[in-house]
Amino acid sequence: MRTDWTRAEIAALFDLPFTELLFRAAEVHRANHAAGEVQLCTLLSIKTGGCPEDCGYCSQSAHAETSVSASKLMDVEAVLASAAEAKAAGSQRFCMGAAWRSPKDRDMGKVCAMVAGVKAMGLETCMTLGMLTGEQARQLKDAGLDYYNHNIDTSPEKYGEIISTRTFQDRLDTLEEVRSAGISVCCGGIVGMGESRDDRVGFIHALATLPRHPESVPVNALVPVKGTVLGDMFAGERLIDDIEFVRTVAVARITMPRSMVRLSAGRESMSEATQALCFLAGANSIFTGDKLLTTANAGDSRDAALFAKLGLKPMDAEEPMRTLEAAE
Ligand code: SAM
Ligand code: DTB
Ligand code: SF4
Repeated sequence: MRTDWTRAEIAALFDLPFTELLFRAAEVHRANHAAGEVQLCTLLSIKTGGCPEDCGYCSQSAHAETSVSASKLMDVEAVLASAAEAKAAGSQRFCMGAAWRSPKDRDMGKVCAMVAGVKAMGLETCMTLGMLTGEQARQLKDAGLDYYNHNIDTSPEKYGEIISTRTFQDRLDTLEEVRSAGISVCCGGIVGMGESRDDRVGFIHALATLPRHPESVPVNALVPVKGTVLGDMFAGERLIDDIEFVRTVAVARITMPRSMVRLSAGRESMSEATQALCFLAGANSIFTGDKLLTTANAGDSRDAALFAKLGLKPMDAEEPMRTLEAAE
């Protein structure tokens, strides 16, 4: 896979006439994936709120004044019960998120027990716990962790405007620890944070020029949450033009052909037509259920109706890891 994309090449893709861009993205999609299938992933917040980081979009930051209240790390049994529900609903991957800057070593035993338990159910396991040391990454790998989510969020240039408590380089360092431990990488970001087209180019460029493409690339549209810096800045505004959002998905697909591109946060307020364009542009993964971590998601009945309308099929939950195998 090409990892030597230039910013100019990526900018030129964004600049293509829309139908030409979509056609090319759909071609790449078909050449690398079963184009009528969409992976279903389920999220669970295993430790909510009270996070010391100041990410300007996040409802869980202690720096924001939102309605989210802080809670302790969940018990292993409760997490496994939730994973069993996700499995029964047809989910392929179970993603557990904690509002931490980084896990404390004393939390690792419980977190690893969650991974082992979820894995034993035949689900793909994913966690997002903030920054990791090499040792923590190895512990998670030994417990059976398949994926680690750690987003670069935006372009290197824009990053400091959104988050001040850690740097873009900190993110890259954790991604490297995750890779070295042999865990697959889930890494993407958010559009609709007031960034420029050039920032979106820089965001995709940073992902597509990593030493190895992330196996999963979540593309989130900002969910404006009242009480967060960005939620208050963009209250009631149209955050990103639908066509520009679809272009971002298409450019991600073309530059990272084998990756799963996930239509992530923001789907709840997205029209069916825009979602359909995203699937045509190569998105092939979604979060299911009526809740993401703290905000609303489209919900299973709306998604089932959409899949029926579009003739899309959920990816086979009994056939996990096949994209990764295909990539190797
Ligand atoms: N604390 C961990 C970390 O930051 O790595 C994991 C949890 S964090 C909620 C995971 C990702 O969700 C963020 O990196 C961001 O891209 C996305 N996210 C969080 N809040 C969002 C929002 N309001 N709208 C869209 N995406 C959001
Ligand atoms: C990602 O990129 N999106 C998911 C997952 N990784 C962890 C999280 C979306 C969170 C949306 C805001 C919320 O529900 O709090
Ligand atoms: Fe904390 Fe993650 Fe939210 Fe940032 S995105 S405030 S690190 S939970």
